[in-house]
Amino acid sequence: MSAEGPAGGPAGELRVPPATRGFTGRRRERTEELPPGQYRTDDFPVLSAGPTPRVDTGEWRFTITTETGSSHHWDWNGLHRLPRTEVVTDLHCVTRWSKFGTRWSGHPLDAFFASVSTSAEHALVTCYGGYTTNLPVADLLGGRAWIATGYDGEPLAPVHGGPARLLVPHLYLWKSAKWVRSLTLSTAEQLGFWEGVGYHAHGDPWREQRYAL
Ligand SMILES: Nc1nc2c(c(=O)[nH]1)N[C@H]1C(S)=C(S)[C@@H](COP(=O)(O)O)O[C@H]1N2
Ligand SMILES: [Mo]
Repeated sequence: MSAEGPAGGPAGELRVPPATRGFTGRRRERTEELPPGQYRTDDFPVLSAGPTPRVDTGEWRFTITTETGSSHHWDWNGLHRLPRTEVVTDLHCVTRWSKFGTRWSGHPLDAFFASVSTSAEHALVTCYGGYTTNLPVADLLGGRAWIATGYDGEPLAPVHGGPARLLVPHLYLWKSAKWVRSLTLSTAEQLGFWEGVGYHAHGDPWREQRYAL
């Protein structure tokens, strides 16, 4: 297992987002290639650090809080007023399985950020049930991250994060927080659940960013 170098400043890793066809329509993310150290599976393993929380859509809220403390909220109806995209993408878990061609329905994070004023570089994601993960804000933008509510033509199952999870398939799957509840944006990096015990702050599978050193 090769550990990556220090969890470098995410600002240094900002990439130009790929061309996006906007907020609607089908987005094909999949490459059907294996990142280094991964193997292919056709199963859809469930990996959860705790029990599956049951979140009623009537109670569900998603909140973005900026570095200045201003909060933006979406309830289930508000979520569904945002543009929705069908996404076909490969998934890469740091435990080394990859699954090709998964089909999701989700709302691009760009649509949420359209009403948020921020210059923060870091996001801490928190979930119903208490799980957290962190990633650079840049990785949430550019049509590369969604709040997903559908999988394979059905509502997203609770074990896979239903009613709504973050989907950031260009990063290792631990960043795709299930039962997503909020984003806290900040100028200083705050580490999440796995990042706090040594996993990488960015987690790009193509660069095999499994561990911070
Ligand atoms: N809330 C929450 N989200 C989570 C996790 C978790 O334990 N809790 N596990 C992460 C990890 S390590 C992986 S690999 C994926 C697994 O998603 P799946 O169970 O839908 O395959 O969810 C990620 N999101
Ligand atoms: Mo994982």
